[in-house]
Amino acid sequence: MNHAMPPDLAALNTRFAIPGRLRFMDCGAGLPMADIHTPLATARVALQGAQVLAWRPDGVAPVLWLSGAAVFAPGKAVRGGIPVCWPWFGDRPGQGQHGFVRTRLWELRHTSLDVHGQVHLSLGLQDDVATRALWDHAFDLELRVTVGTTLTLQLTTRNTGTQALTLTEALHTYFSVGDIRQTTVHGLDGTRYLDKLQGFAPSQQHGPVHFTGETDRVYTPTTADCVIDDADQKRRITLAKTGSQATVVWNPWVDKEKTMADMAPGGYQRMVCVETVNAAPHVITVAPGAQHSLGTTFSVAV
Ligand code: TA6
Repeated sequence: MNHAMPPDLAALNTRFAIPGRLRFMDCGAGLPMADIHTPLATARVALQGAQVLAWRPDGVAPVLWLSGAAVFAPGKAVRGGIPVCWPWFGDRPGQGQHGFVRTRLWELRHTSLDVHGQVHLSLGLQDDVATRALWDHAFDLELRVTVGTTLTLQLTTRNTGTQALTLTEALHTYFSVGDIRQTTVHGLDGTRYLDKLQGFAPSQQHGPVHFTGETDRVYTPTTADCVIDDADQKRRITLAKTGSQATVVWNPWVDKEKTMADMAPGGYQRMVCVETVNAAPHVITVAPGAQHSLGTTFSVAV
């Protein structure tokens, strides 16, 4: 595990705070988090996992969902926001789900405020002895976050080694909705998908995605934008993406939720995951010295 000591909040604020816009605070268990407040939006970004935990454009209800039972602890994945899944998406026997970077402490590399009033953060992670024990490759991974009336994330993999990198990845976004039963996801009509609940059996989407039970689907190939129609809250959330060949749609529903200690009872009713992904069979290969970026931008119309 990444036993690096969390950076000192005072040092983070001295180097990277933006007066009146961005400060660093403890998000629990001594884990540092960027707390952002601007006229455009508020947001929170944890340095552990480079995980966006919250985003709320001015005048809009929170767009990201965070479990009421989320656990903040060193090395523990936090249920909600936008987990970064890398260098694998999905399960890997003996090594767990969704890679190892979402539970490691990333370094803060840059913060700034642009002329439009958007806040920019860059967080980075490089290989070390511990990561090479899990995945024997050299890499530099960087997440750039842009916070404004839209939210943009760009995850860039740089191959700093001498061997090609082969990876899958996801920006595993948990969206907040008023009622999953009144929520639909548009943009995937006619798209083929692998149904995890049917052993990844192939199927095809007809019309919008409706939710009447546990749903866990890898739509691929697709580069399409998706629109989450959050009818209960009378809003539509648009997800645009770059560098992504797959979109995952997930809701655990009642029974799966009961198996998850970090989901409060009934939490499934107020969330849906629509994820920006590169997953099998669309595996990413990055040649030595090359780079690849996965990007996504969210906007809300009320
Ligand atoms: O992206 C959907 C999924 O792969 C589901 O199958 C479920 O496992 C979810 O991710 C959450 O995974 P986690 O490891 O965060 O509990």
